[in-house]
Order: sequence, then structure tokens, then C-alpha cells
Amino acid sequence: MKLFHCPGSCSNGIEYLLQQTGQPFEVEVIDLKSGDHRQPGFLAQNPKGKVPALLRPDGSVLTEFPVISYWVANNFPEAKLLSQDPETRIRTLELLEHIVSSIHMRGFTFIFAPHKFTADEVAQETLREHGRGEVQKGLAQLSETLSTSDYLMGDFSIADCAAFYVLNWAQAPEFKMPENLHKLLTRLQNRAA
Ligand SMILES: N[C@@H](CCC(=O)N[C@@H](CS)C(=O)NCC(=O)O)C(=O)O
Repeated sequence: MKLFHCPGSCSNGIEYLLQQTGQPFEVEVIDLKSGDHRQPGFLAQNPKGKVPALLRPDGSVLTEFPVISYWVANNFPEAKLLSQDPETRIRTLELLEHIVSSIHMRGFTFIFAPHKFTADEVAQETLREHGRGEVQKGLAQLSETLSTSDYLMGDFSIADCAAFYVLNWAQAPEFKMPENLHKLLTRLQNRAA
């Protein structure tokens, strides 16, 4: 397997997830700041021009964080990244989707890249403010879900791998991270894998 990855971006979560499987994988760094994601070589692998993208052993490339997570969890069941119980599985996917589609895409995206939506600097600040509100709301929801458990779904899962990258971003001083999420991040950072 080969992960197309930009360190510090959301593909951190997939790198972390792959490490949990214990399976060998290569990393090709796609430096977003240098525009590597717009180069023909990478676009030939992923025409969407985004990371993460995972080149699988059969030569096909899989994209979209939740889908890559699901495929990895299904292909390496011994890593126990997704429960076998149908209701727990669907709730794990629901949570994973919330982290990626809401906290990242509707929160952090507006904070990191408001210029993608408007050139107007006042409007950019409005978008940043909106993004901060969405992130703060998302952190409160994650904190409630986690409660006093060790991991978001009780046992470690693909949802924690998504939490790993957004909680890293949420360490910035502009956010107020609930104490139990701080502890979750430390627990995730300290996992042997
Ligand atoms: N829906 C995609 C979003 C991936 C995404 O937005 N990746 C960002 C890095 S965190 C990216 O590649 N941005 C480059 C760009 O949008 O030009 C997923 O779930 O994987």
C-alpha cells in the first residue's frame, strides 16, 4: 500500500490508522503548500487533487477519509478497528462522518482556507468566525460522546483515528478543548503503534 500524504493535514489520520494495522505501507509526501496536489503525476492517481489517497495492493486508488477508513478496517480485521456488532458499526461510521464532514469540512476548512470561498477579507473573517463556532460545537459533541470512556466508541476504532487529526488541530490556543478530549488525544498519542 502507498499513502499519498501531506504531513499536518487530515491524511495524518489515515497515516495513524495504517500504523494501527501493523501492515507495511509506503508514504509519498504530497506537499500541499508547494502545489504537489496539482501536478499531473498526482492527478493521475487522484483526479480530485486531495489527500488522503491510498494506493491499494491491487493497484487501485481509494479516496475519501471515511471510505479509506472503512476499507482498512474491513481488510485488516485483526487490528480491531471496527466492531463486528451491526449497531456499533453504524454508530461508529456516523461519528466518523460527523468528524470529517462537519468538524473538519464545515469548521476547520473555513478557518484554514476562507480565501477559497471569497476574496473579500471582511467576509473571510466572517467565515473564520463561523468555522471556529462549528469546531467548538463539534468538540462539545465529541466530549459528550466520549464522556468518561477511554475511546469514542468505548473500544478503539476508526472514529478515534479521525479524532486524532482534528484534536491535533484543536490544540491551537483559539479553541477551548474539553478536558476529556485532551486526555483522549494523549491516549491516542501514546498508543504503541
Ligand atoms: N472529502 C475528502 C477531503 C480531503 C481534503 O479536504 N483534504 C485536504 C487536506 S486536509 C486537501 O487535500 N486539500 C487540498 C485542496 O483542497 O486543494 C476526504 O474525506 O478525504
